[in-house]
Amino acid sequence: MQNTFGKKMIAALSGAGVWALSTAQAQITPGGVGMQPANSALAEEVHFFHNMILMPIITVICVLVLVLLLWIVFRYNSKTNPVPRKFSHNTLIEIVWTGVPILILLAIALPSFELLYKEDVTPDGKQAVTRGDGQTADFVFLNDFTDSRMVRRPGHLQVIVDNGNEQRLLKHRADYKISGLGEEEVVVSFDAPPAAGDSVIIRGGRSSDQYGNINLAPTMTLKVNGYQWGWTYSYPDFGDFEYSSNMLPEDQTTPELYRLEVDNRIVVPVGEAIRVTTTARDVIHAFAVPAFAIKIDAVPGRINETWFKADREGVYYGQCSEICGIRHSFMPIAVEVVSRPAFEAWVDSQRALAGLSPMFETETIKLADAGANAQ
Ligand SMILES: [Cu+2]
Repeated sequence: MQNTFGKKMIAALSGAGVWALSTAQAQITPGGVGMQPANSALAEEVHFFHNMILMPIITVICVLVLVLLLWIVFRYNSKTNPVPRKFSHNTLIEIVWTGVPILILLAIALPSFELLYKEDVTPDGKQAVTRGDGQTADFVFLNDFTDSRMVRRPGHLQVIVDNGNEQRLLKHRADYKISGLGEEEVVVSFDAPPAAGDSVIIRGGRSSDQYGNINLAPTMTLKVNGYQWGWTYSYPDFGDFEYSSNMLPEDQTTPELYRLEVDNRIVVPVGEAIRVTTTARDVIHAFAVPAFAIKIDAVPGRINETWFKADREGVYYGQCSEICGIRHSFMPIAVEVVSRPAFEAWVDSQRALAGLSPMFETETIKLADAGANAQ
């Protein structure tokens, strides 16, 4: 919402056409100037920071310096000011021009530290999905986090029942009780057993916000490996199948999407936090997708981590953002955000390609024993 205001302000300042990018699909528009539309809450915060804090400050500083320059040039040139004053110090002005920049830097630094922290620290937590059989009332959630991240209070758990049409967030005490907090296994006991076939979703972790929501716990990890010149992606939570992704040649795509579109896109479910780990095979690359405001180096021999949660379905493009060699500008990134069922169907199709059996057809049976962890 703040960002919409920001967009309006910027549009008012810079004239029509600037926000031509603000269409539903985050595709690059020729002649566009503004940011690609944000597709995550964090990206909206980043855009707000840029549009409403950085841009106004930079604009005011540029205008002020320009005005001062012009004033000096016209008022104090040798014609209009033939006899110059000879003083060399002014304590007040030196305090002002040291103090004001410090305040400006603080105003920039404090909100940016908060954003950097949010981007850097993946909300810890996990999600266990179990199918009700109509009789079982007790469901086990493995609390095997490190000590500092363990589920210790009822507010660290979120319990949802999904009947296929809608998800219902249950209330602690009114709908279920919890035992084993702070121990290896937390047992969620329903007052009435969930109906047969209903999905029981238990989310836990220490990323709960002030309202007790644990909506940020990642439900999957995407492993990104950069190489000269493309990316491989693997899905360790779904059988660790892996595929490589390369730019489509010019004659296989549109002029707008040339150098952005790839043969095999990343596919992720909408509305779920995705943990992204990056590394590289040869030289340093960087994994960047503007719509999610993520950009992180992929360094050989080490693993970096970031995360994103897409709010809307669609295809979102990024590029390698670390100059990595002659074909650096030919290793784009394409992320396809789809619904949960479409994602599961895609996972099974990839598993079939890798010679693995389908995961989500068998899930019902496998998860029938309480507490199976589908993180
Ligand atoms: Cu690269």
